[in-house]
Amino acid sequence: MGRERLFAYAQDDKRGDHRGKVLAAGMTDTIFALASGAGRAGVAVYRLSGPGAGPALAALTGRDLPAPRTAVRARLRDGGGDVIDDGLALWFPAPRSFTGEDVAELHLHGGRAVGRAVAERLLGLGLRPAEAGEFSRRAVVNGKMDLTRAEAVADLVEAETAAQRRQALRQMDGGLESRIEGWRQIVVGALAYVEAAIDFADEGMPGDLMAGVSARVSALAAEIEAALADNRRGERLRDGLHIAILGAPNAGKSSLLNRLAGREAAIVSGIAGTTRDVIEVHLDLGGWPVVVADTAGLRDAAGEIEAEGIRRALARAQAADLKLAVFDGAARPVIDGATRALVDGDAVVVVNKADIAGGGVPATVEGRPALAVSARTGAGIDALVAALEHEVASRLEGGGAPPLTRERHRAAAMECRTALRRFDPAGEIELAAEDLRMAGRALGRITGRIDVEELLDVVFRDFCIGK
Ligand SMILES: Nc1nc2c(ncn2[C@@H]2O[C@H](COP(=O)(O)OP(=O)(O)OP(=O)(O)O)[C@@H](O)[C@H]2O)c(=O)[nH]1
Ligand SMILES: [Mg+2]
Repeated sequence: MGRERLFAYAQDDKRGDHRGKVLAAGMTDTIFALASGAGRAGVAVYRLSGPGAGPALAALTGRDLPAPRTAVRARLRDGGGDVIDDGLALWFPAPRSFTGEDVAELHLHGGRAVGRAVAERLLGLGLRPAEAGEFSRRAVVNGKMDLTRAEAVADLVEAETAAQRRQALRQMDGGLESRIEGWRQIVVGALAYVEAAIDFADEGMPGDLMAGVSARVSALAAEIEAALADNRRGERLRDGLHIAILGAPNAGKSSLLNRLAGREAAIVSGIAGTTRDVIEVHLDLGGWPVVVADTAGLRDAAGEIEAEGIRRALARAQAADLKLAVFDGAARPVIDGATRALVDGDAVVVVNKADIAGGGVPATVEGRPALAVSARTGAGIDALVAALEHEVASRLEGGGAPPLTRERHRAAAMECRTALRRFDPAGEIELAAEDLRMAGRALGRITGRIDVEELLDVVFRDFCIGK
C-alpha cells in the first residue's frame, strides 16, 4: 500500500523536537460545538464529531440515522421528550467527513434558548464542548488534511478582504502543501543517493551521480532562499499592510484618515497638535487589507505629551510598510522639512488643502510624485486611493508560487535552507546524509507530515542491529 503516513505535530520552538508527538488515532471522546457565529441568528449550525455522534443524533431525533450526507428534517427532543426545535440533521459517517470521524450536523433556529437546550442534551448524552481548533486538529490527525490546509481553514474564517480570501483558499486547496512536498521530495531523493553511497562504500559511487545530487541540492537551497526573500508577503497579506500617515501639525492627516475610512475615526481640529496617540483603522483597499495609522504632527516645539506622540509617530514611520507623507498646501511655499526627511521609495506624497492652496502644488517631493488632494472637498482622493492600491498591490502581489504564510513556515524553511547549504558530499558522507535528514524533517514540520520510514529512521537509529 505504498508509504503510509503518520502525522506529527509541528513544534513551536524553532529548534524543534523532530521526533514530534505522534498521536494515536483512537480519540474516544465525542465533541460538539456551535459552528456558526454566536448570538441570535436565523440558523445556527451545531457540529458533533466522534464515535458518539451517531448515537447522539439518533437519541436527539428519536429515529434511525438518516442516509449519509443527506439533509433530513428532524424534531429534536430533550431528555424528557419535550421538543427543543424543528430543524435539519445531516449525517457524515467516518471517514468521509471533515474530521475523518463520525460527524453529525444540526441546523437549528439560532436562538439562545435553543442553543442552551441542545448543549444540555448533548452534555447529558456524554459529549463535551470542543476546544478551539479541535475539529481541524482531528482532521489533521486523521489524515484529512495537512497542517498548512488546516491553517488555511482558520485564515479563510478570518479573511476580511478578497486578497486574503484568495490566499487562504489557495492554501486550503493544497497550494503550499504541494510546494513544500515538492521540495521535500527533492531532499528525499538526494538522501536516497547519499545513503546508497554509504551502503556501497566499497564499490564507490560514480562521481557524476554525486555531482548531480550536489547540483540539485544547491538549486533547491537557492529556490528556498528565493521563497524566503519575498518580503514576508504571505504573512503581511494575513496581517494587513501597515501604512503610516505622517506630516506637520494641521496638515490634515486626521482629515485624510477620516476620508479614507469613510467615517470620523480621528478628531479633527484647527488646533495644531490635536492628534497625540496613534489611531489605527483597518481598511479594505481594493481587496488588499491595510492598517492605516494616523499619527501626531511632527514639530520641535511640543509639550511632554505631544513629544511622546511624535516619538510614536516616528516609530510608526520606521515600522510602516508604506508612508503617506502629507504636506500642507496652504502653508506653501514652505515644505515641511521633518516630513520631507521621511520621503523615500516607500512613501506616497500628497499635498493637502488643494482647495485653498492657490497656485500649483509641486509635481514631486524628493523625487516622488506629489498628489494634490483636498480632505475637505474630496478632490483627488480617488487618485490617492488608486496610488495607495497600486503601492500596496506591488508589495503583496506575488503571482507565482503560494507563499509561506506563517512565522513557523519561515523558521522551518530557514532551518532547511541552512542544512542544505551545509550539505557537502565531498566531506564526511555520514554528515552529508544527516544534513539532508535535517532538511527533510524541517520541511516535514511545515506540513506536519513525516513519512513512517523517516520516522522509523529517527526512532530506531540508536538501536543496534539484530535487536
Ligand atoms: N481647507 C481645507 N482645510 C482642511 C483640509 N484638510 C484639513 N483641513 C483643516 O485643517 C485643520 C487640521 O486638520 P487635521 O486633520 O486635524 O490635521 P492633522 O494633520 O491631523 O493635525 P494634528 O493632529 O494636529 O497633527 C482642520 O481645521 C481641518 O478642517 C483641506 O483639504 N482643506
Ligand atoms: Mg491629527
